[in-house]
Amino acid sequence: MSDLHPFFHNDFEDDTLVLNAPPQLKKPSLYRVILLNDDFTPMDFVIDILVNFFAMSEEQATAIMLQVHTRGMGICGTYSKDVAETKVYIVNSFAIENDHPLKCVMEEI
Ligand code: TYC
Repeated sequence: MSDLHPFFHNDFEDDTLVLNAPPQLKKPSLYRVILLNDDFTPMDFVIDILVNFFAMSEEQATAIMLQVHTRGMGICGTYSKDVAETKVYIVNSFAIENDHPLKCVMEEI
């Protein structure tokens, strides 16, 4: 029989059952979702994105938007890879649909 068991394999030369090394499991990485500044996207549009896609209060959203506006970028949140990818995709799609140059990116932590 072939060696399909996760914990053991056969050594046919010695006719022994050998314990496999334990699988090296790694915690999945987290990703920051980041908004980038530009000179054209209206401030209210950015605030709406932060409220609707990142579940922020108006106050939080205004603070992050102003941070992006003054410092060039700001963190919207930290997520697993697929959630971060989805957030980036919906923000960039929504910006394109509304003809704004707003860009959202993600970085591994
Ligand atoms: N700088 C933009 C303006 O003056 C506002 C802005 C904020 C744009 C945040 C993008 O991610 C952004 N209208």
